[in-house]
Amino acid sequence: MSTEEEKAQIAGEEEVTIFDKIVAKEIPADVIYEDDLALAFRDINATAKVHFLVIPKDRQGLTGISKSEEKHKELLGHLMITAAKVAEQENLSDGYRIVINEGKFGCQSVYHLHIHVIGGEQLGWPPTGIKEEASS
Ligand code: DGP
Repeated sequence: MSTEEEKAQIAGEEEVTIFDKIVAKEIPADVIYEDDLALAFRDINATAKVHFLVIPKDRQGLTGISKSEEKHKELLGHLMITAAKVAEQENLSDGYRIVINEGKFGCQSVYHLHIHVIGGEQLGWPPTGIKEEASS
């Protein structure tokens, strides 16, 4: 089983992503919120007690945040509001972190825009350093 970092080295854009399949209910996921535009489900590789993803059902070309344009303003706003709403639903009243990984260096492994919401316990900061071999 490769790490998220390893997966990110080979990941790329796909016609149909694993998240499209979750939206279509073709593969199972622990869905905790759904509306017309967004879906939230628990991350399969949770990095904290609570770790869920918020995704657009129709990604509208948003393979990642770098593809965002003016036309995506409403959808992006809705995803952020949904992240906060589901965090409240998950009782993350002591705080949480929102993360969007972008591209290879950002360790993005699924090219379907997604917001990580991580919490349920004290998190550290900074979240991660530069990899040893990459910085030398
Ligand atoms: P990122 O590295 O930012 O692209 O995060 C992708 C996340 O997606 C990663 O934390 C693991 C999660 N993930 C990948 N495949 C699945 C899946 O089939 N089900 C669920 N629930 N999560 C998945």
